[in-house]
Amino acid sequence: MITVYNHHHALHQGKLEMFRGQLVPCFEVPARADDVLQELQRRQLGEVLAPQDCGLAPLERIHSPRYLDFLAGAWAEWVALDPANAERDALPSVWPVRSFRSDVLPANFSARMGLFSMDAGTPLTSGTWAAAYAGACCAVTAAQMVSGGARSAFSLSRPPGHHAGADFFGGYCFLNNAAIAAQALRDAGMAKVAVLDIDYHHGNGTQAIFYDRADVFFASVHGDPHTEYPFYLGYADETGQGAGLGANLNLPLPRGTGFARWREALALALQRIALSGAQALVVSLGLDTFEGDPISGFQLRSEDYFRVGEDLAATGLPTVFVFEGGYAVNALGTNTVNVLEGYAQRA
Ligand code: SP5
Ligand code: ZN
Repeated sequence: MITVYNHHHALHQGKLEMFRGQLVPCFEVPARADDVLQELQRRQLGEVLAPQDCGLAPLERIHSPRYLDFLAGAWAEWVALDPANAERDALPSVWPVRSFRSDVLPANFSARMGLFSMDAGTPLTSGTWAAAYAGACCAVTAAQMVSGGARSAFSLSRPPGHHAGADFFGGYCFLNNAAIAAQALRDAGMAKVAVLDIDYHHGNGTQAIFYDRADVFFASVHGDPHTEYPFYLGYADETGQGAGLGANLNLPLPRGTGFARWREALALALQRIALSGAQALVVSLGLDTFEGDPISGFQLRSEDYFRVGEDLAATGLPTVFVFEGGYAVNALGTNTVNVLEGYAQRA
């Protein structure tokens, strides 16, 4: 399995996120990707390459122009507000909820932060754009390998992507790498593609991006949004709309779910993906389903991830793995590489 690694991921290094009325240290840290890279190299799972510079075009297939403009220039605007801001991250504090307008682009920076975001847990830093852009290019490069005939490729980057929508960031995510990869596969001529999201949290951004489309099937196994982030999307009755009706599958599971029950949900998702006629698969690979994850509630164990990889390989579909969440830093390398090794042994 070839890995496309974002050497610039550590340029994004948030300091604090809002949690229960306090600013607490970020869970989404550079050590996450470092740990995975180290384990990949230790177990010699395959070549590690740098991404190609993919340009803005593949990002513009998924994200709105005004959102991309905002992200690319946000840090400079933040520092221009006050030179002392160079030492602090930018967090939103006001949002246009129901009854407010989102068509007007405010001149005020804080107002635009809120317009383009969904939570106060996702700091924007000096290197966020550079890291996220290089990460999107990793996803594009991995997709190009797979559309070019490789059985699989792994896009190893951070910040993650699946909570980011067409025009908003949140949930530690800025650019939706999995959606960008799926679209790149479509644009390379694959008529139908599936995205399978196995992060603990529902991939609200990916779902929303493809919700009215029949050409990208989206399936997600995740913590029940009644109690788990991102709360406002990810319910079982969300099945797609318009041309996309029937091309969205949510399998929410209660906090505390262990591997046996989780694996049954995975099997159901894979069955529906096979029926969808997809020619390729993008896996949003979150490892925050692990029993030791500090912010999540499933009970998967390290050895279970080999079985996950085997189940994914059994689909026979060419597969792009895109790294998402997972916050138990010391086990993250082991768990991630267990999935990839299980896959490689069965593929
Ligand atoms: C990509 C991804 O996994 N994003 C997850 C974003 C979750 N953000 C909300 C985190 C809530 C933090 N809870 C802290 C619990 C400390 N015991
Ligand atoms: Zn997650």
